[in-house]
Amino acid sequence: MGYTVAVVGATGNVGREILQTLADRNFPADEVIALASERSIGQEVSYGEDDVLKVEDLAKFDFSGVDIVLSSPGAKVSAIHTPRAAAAGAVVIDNTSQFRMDPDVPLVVPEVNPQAIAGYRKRNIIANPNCSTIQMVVALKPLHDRFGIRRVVVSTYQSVSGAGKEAMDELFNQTRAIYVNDPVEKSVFTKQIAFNVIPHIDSFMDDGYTKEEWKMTVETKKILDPKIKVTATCVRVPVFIGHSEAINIETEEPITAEEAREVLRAAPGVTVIDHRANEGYVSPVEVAGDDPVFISRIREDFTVENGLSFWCVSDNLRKGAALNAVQIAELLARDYLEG
Ligand code: 11C
Repeated sequence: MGYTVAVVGATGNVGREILQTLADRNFPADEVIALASERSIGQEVSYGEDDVLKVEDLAKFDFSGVDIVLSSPGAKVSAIHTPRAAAAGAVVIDNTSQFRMDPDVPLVVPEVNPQAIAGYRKRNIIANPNCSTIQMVVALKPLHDRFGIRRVVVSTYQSVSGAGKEAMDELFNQTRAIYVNDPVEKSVFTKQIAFNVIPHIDSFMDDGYTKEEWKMTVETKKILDPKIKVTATCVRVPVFIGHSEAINIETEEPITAEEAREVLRAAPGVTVIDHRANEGYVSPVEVAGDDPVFISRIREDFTVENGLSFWCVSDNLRKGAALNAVQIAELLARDYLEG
């Protein structure tokens, strides 16, 4: 017997990717229900190659009898409907920032802290981390286990799909407008994104960091180790899919590029492509639709005692969101729920 699964935010970038990933990985679902806000009711979304689901109204949906909810609307929608689904008995894997730092909600990346899933029982909620955090901690975990990471300095190059479908349209429309000499219109981003980069993702906080930068710090501590110091600069770049990160670490133990490469090669969820030659590294256009976190440009940082720099790229909709959520659902089904 399989599970009854509901996907909330089914018409969004991540919701569609969740449906695709559930089908690709043959998740043991007897029934899959697509839910979204009122304006999407009746729309059709694909479930795998052959099936189409009609979108139902989230606000009116009764979650009784649903086993697992994979939820990816905005944080405000999650604040209302995630606790409602959890109270009805479903375990909710929530992909928004709403519950991530709640001490009673586990924040899980299966390659890093799968044991934390057990904590779901307190609120029936498991949080899926931010996309830029997920790919970073998958890479940091094996290095931390072997060398003990003290400090991380990360700069991100984040694709527009992280900001939703309208953001992807904005990059396309602005690019087109520039080529045909039309006025460049902005609505999602605060500055022109076509042929530009914007050092601003999510809202500004009082200390000068953005919320995206804060999330990378606090989520890494919660998932991996509260002792690790993280400072981040998050930048939006004119790429449709795939977040890239330039990561620098300082470690307790001496670290060489060769040792780090070996450790990363053996790590789950990581693919090392690092040839120190033209084309011997990964760029985001090559990874759209792929599952791994790709690591390239591994080299020692000679400016500190034990330091390493590397380049990290992953599909932000896949491992950064949908795949991570479905992997959590798989572990939940395998180890905790009765099918
Ligand atoms: C972006 N990382 O690329 C964001 C999207 O906290 O789940 C995900 C926001 C979040 O814009």
